[in-house]
Amino acid sequence: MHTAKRFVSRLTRQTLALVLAGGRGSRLHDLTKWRAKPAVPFGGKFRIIDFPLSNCINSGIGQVGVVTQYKSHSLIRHIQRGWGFLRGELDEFVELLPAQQRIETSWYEGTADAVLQNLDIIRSHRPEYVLILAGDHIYKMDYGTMLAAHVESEADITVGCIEVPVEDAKGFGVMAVDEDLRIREFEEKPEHPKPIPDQPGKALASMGIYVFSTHVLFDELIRDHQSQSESSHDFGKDIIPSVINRLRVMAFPFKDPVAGKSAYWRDVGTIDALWQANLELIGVSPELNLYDSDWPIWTYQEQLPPAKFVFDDENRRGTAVDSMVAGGCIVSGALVRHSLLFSQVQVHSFSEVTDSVIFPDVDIGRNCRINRAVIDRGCRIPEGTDIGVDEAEDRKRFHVSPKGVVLVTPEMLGQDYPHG
Ligand code: ADQ
Ligand code: ADP
Repeated sequence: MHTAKRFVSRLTRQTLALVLAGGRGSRLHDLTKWRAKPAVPFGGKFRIIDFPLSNCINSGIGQVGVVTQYKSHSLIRHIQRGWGFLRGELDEFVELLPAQQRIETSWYEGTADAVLQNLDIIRSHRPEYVLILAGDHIYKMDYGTMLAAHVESEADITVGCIEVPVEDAKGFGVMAVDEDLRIREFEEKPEHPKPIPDQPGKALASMGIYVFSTHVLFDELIRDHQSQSESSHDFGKDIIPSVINRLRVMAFPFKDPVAGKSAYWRDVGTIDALWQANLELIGVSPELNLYDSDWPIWTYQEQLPPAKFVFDDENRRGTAVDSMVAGGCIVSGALVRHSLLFSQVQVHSFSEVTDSVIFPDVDIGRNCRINRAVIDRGCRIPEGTDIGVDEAEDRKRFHVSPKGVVLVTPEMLGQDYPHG
């Protein structure tokens, strides 16, 4: 193992990051019925928000606010438990900013409103730059390079962007840039996304992350707040499109520094995308490498014993192949194939788990067959249950995604959610 000496620039130290973690993520169905999307488990031991937070710390940004609102209980608990290690005396912190009606008697409206309502807190930290991030994307990014580009190009605002297939671009803010990468057009979730001129199959999509010079942020938020015209107070819908002709708004293409092409970046907004992104991690050389000691992903984790694979009393082997298995798991007399087991999962004799993502604290009884499933935290799967075997049966009790992934939650099994 080697640890690269990271260059912590003056710019990252002058930056306050705000991670917006208040969205609903309704396309994740019952997984976000009781938790915010950034709190959804990912990668065997993390939650989604660990990725942007780790990016901040690894980039040398030690001042981070997390703006929460919707179903924030487990998110807040996770951050309090896992992200308190920063040194207050060095002015480093991850601070929670729940909707608390600081300015008006409303909850946060759009993303810009969520930031506006925390202006006095931002002001008290006196940053030169404010980096606005989404709490629900999976990627590893050095924000220092984006800040450097912002300063070098004398931008007022810099928008992180990535190339996506044109047919997927409807769900994003889509931009057109000139040769200096200045944004000349920006349309939020366009009906007919414009392709990149010399790449007909691709569009340039906003990642929903922005560097603002602080005074520009203040001016524009107040202008939007006071404007008489209709506004949903959202960065992508309102602020960015309204300023591109007035201000210097630059695009920052997020590229893999080694490969030179668009880097790994995922919005795991659906059950299918979440299932696939988790299972991809199992591959021999996945695009997202969690074993990279240069860019560690930090998280809260309980102290747990090692995963254990045991022969049961009748000498059947407990086996997991082509899989990732977190701490505290016990696989006894069962076979786990091409699956991801989060912490403290137990799989009992005669059961087979294939192509599945099993969240923490799940117990799978004897003689179960589980295929292509996402099993939510705390489920007790009764002995003899088949999941992902007969689609018609699954549809009666569970949620089946467009690609045939079966989502199972404790509620669907008539069980209580685990508390704490
Ligand atoms: P959307 O994907 O629609 O578009 P949005 O729903 O605005 O994103 O959420 C952005 C982030 O803010 C998410 O992390 C969400 O959790 C959080 N959030 C949303 N509403 C909030 C609120 N009221 N309070 C606190 N947090 C809130 C945006 C951009 C597009 C861009 C995509 C990229 O508008 O231009 O292409 O992100 O995913
Ligand atoms: P996570 O799995 O993200 O840790 P939790 O299981 O802690 O989430 O759930 C988040 C919050 O929602 C907790 O306060 C939990 O008690 C509550 N909750 C979850 N499911 C239910 C439910 N079915 N009824 C009532 N409260 C629930």
